Amino acid sequence: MSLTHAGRIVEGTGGQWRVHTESGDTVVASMRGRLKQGREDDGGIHKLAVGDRVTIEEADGGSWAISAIAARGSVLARREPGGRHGERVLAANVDQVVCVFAAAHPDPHERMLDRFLVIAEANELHARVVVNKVELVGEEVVRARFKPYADAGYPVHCVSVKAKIGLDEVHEALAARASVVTGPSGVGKSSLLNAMYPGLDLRVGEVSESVNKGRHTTVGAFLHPLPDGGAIIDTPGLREVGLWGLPPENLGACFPEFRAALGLCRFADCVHVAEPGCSVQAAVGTSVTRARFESYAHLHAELVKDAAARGATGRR
Ligand SMILES: Nc1nc2c(ncn2[C@@H]2O[C@H](COP(=O)(O)OP(=O)(O)OP(=O)(O)O)[C@@H](O)[C@H]2O)c(=O)[nH]1
Ligand SMILES: [Mg+2]
Ligand SMILES: [Zn+2]
Repeated sequence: MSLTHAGRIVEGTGGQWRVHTESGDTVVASMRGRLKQGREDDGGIHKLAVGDRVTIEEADGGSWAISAIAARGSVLARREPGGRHGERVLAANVDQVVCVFAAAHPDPHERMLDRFLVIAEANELHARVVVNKVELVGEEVVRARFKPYADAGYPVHCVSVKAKIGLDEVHEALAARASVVTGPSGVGKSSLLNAMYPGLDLRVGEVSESVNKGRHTTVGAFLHPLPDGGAIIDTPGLREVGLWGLPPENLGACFPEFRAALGLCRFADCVHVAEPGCSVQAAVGTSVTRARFESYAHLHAELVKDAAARGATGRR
């Protein structure tokens, strides 16, 4: 019988996975043939993701093979990019999603933040917002701009890696949890992690023209185990974040500030877009901002279109 170890996927490229074992070593392993041949629809996991818990065993010639993948406690998943069908798991077994944006350079894009937050809510993950580079515009401007998110219940952290503002607060928020750090390219995700965890040495890019050309500094997700049992996962910047598989009627509950109004609409099947007697629409301007409502309406239309396309082709 060969020796097996429990471990966690920390990085993966081209069929080779780096696995952090319980004894603290990191080894390179490949998927066992038997696992690769499994069918997508039999309930098993056949596409590994960073964060997956696996069993590895020593194969011939001293190499390592992944022989089992544990059921996932949670995932952060989005639609396959580039208009393709299917789901792409960005990270597995995470407790919270840290959405990083920049106060400027690149300018924050609230519609994109709303997508990240909906994905976190749909996956039942805690989410927090980190706004980096606050030294460029000042904290007050940032607080005002992100007030709808704080009002909706999301912690909003104003930080500057450059001016060393707010780093302790974020550090504390990441302690003893498995956090996935996500956001557009060039906002300083890797810089922030390097500042909080010296020795991590993640690659940091020049924001200059690279953001517009879509060249990303971080190319794959990377899990860094923390000594306190937690972990952080750095991910490459995302340009598009498609929602995947969320029934349109569940979208309202993914906006925390809508929840008090849900169920109070005149029609039980109200989708809160243009119906009369809708309590969500009635809250626009008070507990719901127009921008967040518009994000909702936009995403709702997208999900309806998606569900119809899937129904027509029979594809998941
Ligand atoms: N002005 C300012 N610039 C910063 C700050 N933090 C990071 N930067 C710069 O922002 C640029 C992008 O930083 P990265 O850490 O590579 O950004 P990223 O989000 O990891 O980008 P991707 O890996 O491409 O997704 C670098 O030039 C950093 O030096 C900050 O607090 N203020
Ligand atoms: Mg990066
Ligand atoms: Zn309604």
